[in-house]
Amino acid sequence: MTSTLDGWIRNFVDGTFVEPDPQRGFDQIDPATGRVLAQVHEADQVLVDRAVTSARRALDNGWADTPVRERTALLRRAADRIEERFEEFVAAEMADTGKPITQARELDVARALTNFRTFADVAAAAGQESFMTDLAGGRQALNYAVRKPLGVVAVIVPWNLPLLLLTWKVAPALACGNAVVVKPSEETPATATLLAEVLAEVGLPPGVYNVVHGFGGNSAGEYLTTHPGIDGVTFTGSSATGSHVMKTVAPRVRPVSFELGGKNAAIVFDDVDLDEALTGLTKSVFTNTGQVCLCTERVYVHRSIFDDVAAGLAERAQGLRLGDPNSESTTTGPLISQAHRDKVLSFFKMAEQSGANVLTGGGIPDLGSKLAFGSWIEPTLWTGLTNDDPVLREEIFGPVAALVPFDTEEEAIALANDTKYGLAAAVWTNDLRRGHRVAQRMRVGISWVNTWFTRELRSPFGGVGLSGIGREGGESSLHFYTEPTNVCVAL
Ligand code: NAD
Ligand code: 6OD
Repeated sequence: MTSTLDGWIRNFVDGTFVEPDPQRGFDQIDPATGRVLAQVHEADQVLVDRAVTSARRALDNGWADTPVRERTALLRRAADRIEERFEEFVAAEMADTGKPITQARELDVARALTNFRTFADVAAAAGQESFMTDLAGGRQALNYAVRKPLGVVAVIVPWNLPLLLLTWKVAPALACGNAVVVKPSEETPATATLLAEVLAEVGLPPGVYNVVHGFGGNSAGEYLTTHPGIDGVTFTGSSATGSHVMKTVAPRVRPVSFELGGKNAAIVFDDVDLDEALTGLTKSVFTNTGQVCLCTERVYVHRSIFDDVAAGLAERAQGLRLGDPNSESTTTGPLISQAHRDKVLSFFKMAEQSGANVLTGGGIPDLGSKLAFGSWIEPTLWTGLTNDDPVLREEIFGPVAALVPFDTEEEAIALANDTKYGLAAAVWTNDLRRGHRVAQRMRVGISWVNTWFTRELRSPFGGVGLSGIGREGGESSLHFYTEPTNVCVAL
């Protein structure tokens, strides 16, 4: 069984790769070179309906009642199989995103394994809530919650960390006994499709994992979120799309989990170990070419060390190595597409109009003829802007940050919290008490001290404000992907 015969990336429905309709192909483009790599079969409404129907059938045929022990064993086999086919996943992830090989290996594909293994552990260890209630006459009632799968779950994911974010949702969903219909981003169709091969190989019953390819509105995304057979939607993507999806799901009152955009702050106090802070900031601003929802786009620096941080970070940005994604020394890949680069460049223009001082970057790099049609952009840093400037208000999602000075702790907290988003923050300080104090006052879902993107998958993950609704991770995932029935027994 293979997903990419004849240069087609296929939909996967009811345990089978669907023969593509030549009239419904769209391009898979390598962001590093601009080359068309394959055709992707855009699912029509009939195919999406077949996927949802097959998911329901799989639940009814026994998947929902499969013992947790068997489900988690299957997840572990999936992790082992991804490990065996590791380099194929790396190649697929790179074809989709153009990201450097070291990152695809060490972050994206490695996390797919961890996602399957961790959620197998979490589901295997899960217990049930129970309470005793006093009744009249000295009797008691025992309450216990039976957790049932949510049902058919629509999993809609973006292009920035395609396999990581997909498996972060699919692993707990399957561990809890759900069937899923996955809609990967139109930009990154390959790894979700390869995962279908792996899940079939390890014996996941037909219909439990389905993949439909396509776009958002009037395409597979919308066909899925408006389908009456969907019992819940877990969505990662932009805040604007999340808001739209919420409206489309609302008439059927289904649960949603939204992991959305961010405009994340870092606060750098004057007591930091400068080298450690610069290493952390370089990661938090530039990882994945700034295309991580958790990336820092606003850096507030104590005035007394502002010039040192600005100069040090600019030097590190200039040391990043853009180029051939297959080279082990490349640190930084392209943006996902020309369209996204146009958007990021429009922010460069806005910054210029606001009078930004460009510390480094600000344009398109010349990387030679082989990469000339890729969507490359220079890592960029600005000073001279304030929180009122448009580029400090909206998510850019590129390798770019603005540095702004502050004088007091209160001022830094106020500046960091002055946003409609609320995903993540990073606090850099050697003062332990201040670290805790400030981290807790960040109006976000995830607050780091002296680190960034350190992930504990059993912890709650999510955002406040425009950054999302709900939490996933550990128990929070179990809660989203199940429905409790409380049973009350008078004793
Ligand atoms: P996007 O919102 O454009 O698309 C995300 C997914 O939704 C894609 O699969 C897309 O096809 C689909 N979609 C688009 N319109 C839809 C519609 N009307 N109905 C149903 N589905 C629809 O986001 P993107 O550009 O792919 O990803 C970047 C965004 O994702 C950034 O804002 C980033 O911050 C956010 N993100 C958030 C997190 C998080 O954990 N909070 C993680 C990664 C990315
Ligand atoms: O690490 C994760 O589990 C996670 N959801 C990361 C999100 C990254 C955003 O781009």
